[in-house]
Amino acid sequence: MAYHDLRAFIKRLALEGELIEINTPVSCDLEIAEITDRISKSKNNQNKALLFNNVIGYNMPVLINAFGSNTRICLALETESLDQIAERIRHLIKPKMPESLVEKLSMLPTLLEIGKFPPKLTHTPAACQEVIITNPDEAMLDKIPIIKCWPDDAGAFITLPVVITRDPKTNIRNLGVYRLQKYNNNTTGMHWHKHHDGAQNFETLRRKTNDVDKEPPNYGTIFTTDNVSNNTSKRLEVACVIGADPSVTYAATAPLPADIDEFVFAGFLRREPVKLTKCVSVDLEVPANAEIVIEGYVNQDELQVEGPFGDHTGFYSPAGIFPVFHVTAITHRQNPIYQTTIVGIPPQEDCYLGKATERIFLPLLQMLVPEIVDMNLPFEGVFHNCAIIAIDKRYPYHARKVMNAVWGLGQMMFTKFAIIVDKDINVHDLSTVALHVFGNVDPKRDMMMVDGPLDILDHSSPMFGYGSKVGIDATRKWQSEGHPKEWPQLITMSQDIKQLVSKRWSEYGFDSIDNQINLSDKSLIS
Ligand SMILES: Cc1cc2nc3c(=O)[nH]c(=O)nc-3n(C[C@H](O)[C@H](O)[C@H](O)COP(=O)(O)O)c2cc1C
Ligand SMILES: [Mn+2]
Repeated sequence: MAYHDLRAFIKRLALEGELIEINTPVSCDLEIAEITDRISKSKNNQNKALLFNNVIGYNMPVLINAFGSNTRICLALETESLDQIAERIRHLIKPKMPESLVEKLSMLPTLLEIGKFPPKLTHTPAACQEVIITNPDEAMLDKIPIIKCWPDDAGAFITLPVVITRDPKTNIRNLGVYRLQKYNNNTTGMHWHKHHDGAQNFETLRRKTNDVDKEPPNYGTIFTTDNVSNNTSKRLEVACVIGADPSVTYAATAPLPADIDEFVFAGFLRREPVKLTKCVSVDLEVPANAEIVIEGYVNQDELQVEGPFGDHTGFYSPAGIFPVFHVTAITHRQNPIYQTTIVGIPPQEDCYLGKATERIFLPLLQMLVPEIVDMNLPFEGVFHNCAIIAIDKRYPYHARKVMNAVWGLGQMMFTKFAIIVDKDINVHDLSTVALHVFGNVDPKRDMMMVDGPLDILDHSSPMFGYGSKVGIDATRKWQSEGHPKEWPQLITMSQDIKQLVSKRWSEYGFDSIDNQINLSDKSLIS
């Protein structure tokens, strides 16, 4: 049974021993962030979801780190392993053509499953609208314990909102997680990166109402007061959902193509449609059982300084200019729970959301680039900086074909370091990868520099949003690739000697645990 709401997920976390409730009074000004950072990096089984029940100055509990481990992301997506979801996707995109009637019948559940995904509009009173605030003089954002994460942040940020917009031309809905800097009780920043779908919907509105050929405003780049205006005529409606059921929040972070409604994907993940309700002040729908919904709009020409913000790269991202989000209504459940997160030096909660994407999207990547055997987006590469990809190499310079393919695929286009290894290398073992990269690469021959779009958060490139990337071909080189020498063999001990030594291990006076470690360490065997 899919989680009815965030509370059902929290209950499950508690049941599984994955939740710590903190009743001690804490401040949402840096204190919650510091506690969470320590907990998410703790090595002694203390990495749990945290529920702060007593936040000084607010009567709303704060949930944080709810997705912050492999166990919890699997609990969130109600799966035993992320690879199980990948298998379901593989099954969907590669249906085996049925031959017999029995096979045809056995395909039915898959086909029926597809029909179950689209969200359903409910007409019963929605839990997320148990309390409705539309009077701007009442506490709106001021009621929410929005946390300040790092000392040099520009202020408090809503860090895990599911931001819902529609494409003004096609009406296709989009969900993305984009942070919101609180400016005051009724306004925030809208930090959607220009490459992301929310920003593209905003750009579509501008193109609809303006000279199409004009270059998009360079928001998200450097601060200039010239770009800030108060034109309120052209609006894009926005609803920001906080504390949806976990599949919706995850789906909003997933790199889906723009024409796929993330609610449909969430429905696929939870195997049940997401129940939606109409917003009270904008023409959008939100999950009926969400904890908090912030409704409002952004003006086409109104941009304001946003940031700096301690980001998931481990560095502060500098101030830039972004649209302003005006709140028209806040609706929430009775006694709402405020779900948030912090990002900073990895590993933190977002790493596990990213790992889920790495696993779940692998079959889709493989559908487009079938020679890809496996992929690791290491935490330290913060997803857009580094992809380690194992391929089944079939022809000279095959690795370069894969690099180019990856640089042309959705959010993979940001990959700054694309490292390609042979199929028998375990990409998840960074020590093995390092051995092969350091050993196999002739830097002049095997590194390919290209220029292209980069993640907005990349601080190394001289320009915002584009710069150079490198592909590193760490596969074994062939004579047909111009390698004149014979490629050496990796050293391995013969099986019979290994077995003999294992058997006699305790005779030598070593304890058996050492032996186990020794035997299971296949990391260098390829
Ligand atoms: C915790 C967290 C915070 C994020 N903050 C932002 C943000 O401020 N701006 C942004 O553009 N993307 C942010 N992202 C990434 C997007 O949510 C992600 O790339 C998503 O796929 C975008 O969806 P879209 O392609 O539908 O726009 C964040 C992701 C996570 C997990
Ligand atoms: Mn999208």
